[in-house]
Amino acid sequence: MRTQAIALAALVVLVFTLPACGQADLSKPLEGPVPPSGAAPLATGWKAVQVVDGLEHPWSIAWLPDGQALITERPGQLRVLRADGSLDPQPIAGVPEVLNNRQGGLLDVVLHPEFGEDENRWVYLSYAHGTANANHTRIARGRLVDHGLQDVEVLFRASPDKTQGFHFGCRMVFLPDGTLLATIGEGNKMQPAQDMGTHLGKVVRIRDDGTPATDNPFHARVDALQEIYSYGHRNPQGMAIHPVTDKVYATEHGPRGGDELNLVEPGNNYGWPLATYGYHYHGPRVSEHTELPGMVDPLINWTPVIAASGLAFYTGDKFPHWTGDLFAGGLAIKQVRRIDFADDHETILGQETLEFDHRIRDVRMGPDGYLYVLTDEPNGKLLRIEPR
Ligand SMILES: [Ca+2]
Repeated sequence: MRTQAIALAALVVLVFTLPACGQADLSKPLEGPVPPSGAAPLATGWKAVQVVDGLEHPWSIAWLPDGQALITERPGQLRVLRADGSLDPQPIAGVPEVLNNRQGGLLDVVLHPEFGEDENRWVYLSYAHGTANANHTRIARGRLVDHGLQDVEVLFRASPDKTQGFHFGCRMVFLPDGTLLATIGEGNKMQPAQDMGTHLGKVVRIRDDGTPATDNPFHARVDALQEIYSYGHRNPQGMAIHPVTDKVYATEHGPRGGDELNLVEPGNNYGWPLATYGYHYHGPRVSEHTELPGMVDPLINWTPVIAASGLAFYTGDKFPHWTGDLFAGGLAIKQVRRIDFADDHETILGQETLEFDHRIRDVRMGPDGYLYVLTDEPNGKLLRIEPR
């Protein structure tokens, strides 16, 4: 009897220890050209100082030339951080209606590169639009006048509509040539990331008035949407331009494993879901391939994931040894990763960890030389990173 009980216990242990048939074991590193990046040593000599709280799931921040800043809250409000550091209780009027559902809502805010010159007051917003069963990512702009947006126009809508509230992207950056890049998630639908007839799982490039740039890489291809700049992305939610080389870097969410930092260049295929280090949440690998011919490997493969969020290069003078380094926010991991760039502005030397008590949604360079982060919480905060 006792022997039977021991045998049964051993069987139970065996059954619950072995991965089920056909399923992969995440503890075994995947074979591939980019080794998994796990824990990184702690960064020292910094502290986080709260600037303001009371922000409902803040997503992005953009500083105005007058010292104020605009902050998006995912449920759909655009807030003003006054130059004295206080939060204006009155949100900006005229913001387009957003779909506030799961990951969807009001997302990024960026200013036109010539904002403040010659009465240019254009503010660009990205957001989820539609219903829970038929929705898409949109980009709109409006002129910031007094405490409202005027002349609001929709510049871009990702097609086709998708179901559910997942993977909208949508970070935006203006390139030095004045065109706008935006990241569009694949809606948790996977294969559309490789379909050139959809915007899902793409980085798109449009002019500041919303028309497609005529020198986009697939402009001449009849089977491809003209806005596509790069493809094979899952859910890119961080994007930044290198301050010296003007190269574009983007972070994207993998599923279980396989978050990526990519160098985004026109026409490239970044692999999802055909080549990836990710596993499905229910166990098996997404693909048997981590690399494939014609697809570009990530610069960093974060496995386990950091749940990559905002991205910024440090260009200030408060942390001289951080100058030129890339800072990547992490939601689930409650960290910001400092990605140490060599003096050649290209080689990645390693990573350090800045640990927080909060999910980090965005990382931004402030006009005062400090790095700022937004925390993803019902009572979200803006924190300033200072030397200690
Ligand atoms: Ca990839």
